[in-house]
Amino acid sequence: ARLAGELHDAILGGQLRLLYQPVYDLVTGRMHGAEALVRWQHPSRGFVSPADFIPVAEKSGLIVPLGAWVLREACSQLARWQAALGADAVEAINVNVAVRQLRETGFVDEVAAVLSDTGLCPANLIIEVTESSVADGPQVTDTLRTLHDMGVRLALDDFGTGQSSLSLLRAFPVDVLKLDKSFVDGIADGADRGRLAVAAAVAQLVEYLQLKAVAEGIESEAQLIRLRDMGYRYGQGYFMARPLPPGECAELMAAAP
Ligand code: G
Ligand code: G
Ligand code: MN
Ligand code: NA
Repeated sequence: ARLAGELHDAILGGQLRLLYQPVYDLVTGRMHGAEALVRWQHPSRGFVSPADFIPVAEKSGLIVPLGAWVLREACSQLARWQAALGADAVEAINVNVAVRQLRETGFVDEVAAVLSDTGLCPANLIIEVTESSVADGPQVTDTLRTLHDMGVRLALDDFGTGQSSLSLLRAFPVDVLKLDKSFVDGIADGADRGRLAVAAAVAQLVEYLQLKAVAEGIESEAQLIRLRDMGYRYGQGYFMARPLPPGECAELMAAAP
C-alpha cells in the first residue's frame, strides 16, 4: 500500500523514465524498432525494478495512468527519432500493455489520440500483450480486434510459456510472436531438446501463419545464429543491446548498416 501511494506520486512527479531496447532484423542487421521498458528512480529507495512495481501497479489499478504515460511517452519518442533521423531509421515502437488497461473502455480512444497527437502511423505501434490477457474475455478480445483493424500491430509477449498458445492464435488477430527468453537460453548448446523443439515449432508456425517472429533474450552470437537459421527474422537481447536511454538508442540507429 505504501509503495502504491509512492507510485502514485512518482507518476505525477516525473520519477518514471523509459529505456528502449532495440529490436534487430537478424538478416540485415538493422534496427527494426525498440521496446519501451519503464524504470522508476525513487527519491529515497533508489532504483525500483519494474518486476517489483508493475505487479503493485496492476493490483492497485495505477497501471492505468502509468500505462497511459508510457504509451504517450514511447510514441512521442519514436516521433522524435523519426523526425531527427528519418522515418526509415526506425520503424516501430513496442509498448507493453497490461490487461487492466485493455479492460478500460477508453483504451482504443486513448491509442487513437496518442497516434493523432504524435503523427505516427498505426503500424508504427506494436502493442505487446501476454497470452493470459488475450484470454481475459470478450471485451478485451473486442478491443484488440478494433486496434488491429485500425492498423496497430499486436505482439504476443513471452510466447510459449502460456497455457493455450495455439488456440489463441485463431481467436485473436496477432501480428508478432515473441519467443520467450526461456526457450532461447541454452539453444546453442542443444542442452534441452524440449525447449529446442518449441523454438523450432514456433518458427514454423510463424511462417505458416505469415506472422513475424522475435526471439527475446539473445545473449550470445551462437544463439543469434542458431535462431536466425531456424527462421527468426527479428531478435532482442543483451548480445545486441541492453535497454538504453533514448540518446544512446538513437546513436545505434544513426550507426545502422
Ligand atoms: O525491463 P525489465 O526486464 O526489468 O522488465 C521487467 C518486467 O516489467 C517485464 O515483464 C516487462 O514486460 C515489464 N514491463 C516493463 N515496462 C513495462 C511497461 O511499461 N508496462 C508494463 N505493463 N509492463 C512493463
Ligand atoms: O516480459 P518482457 O518480455 O516484456 O520483459 C523483457 C525483459 O527482459 C526486460 O526486463 C529486459 O530488461 C529483459 N531482457 C532483455 N534482453 C535480455 C537478455 O538478453 N537477457 C536477460 N537476462 N534479460 C533480458
Ligand atoms: Mn515485452
Ligand atoms: Na518476454
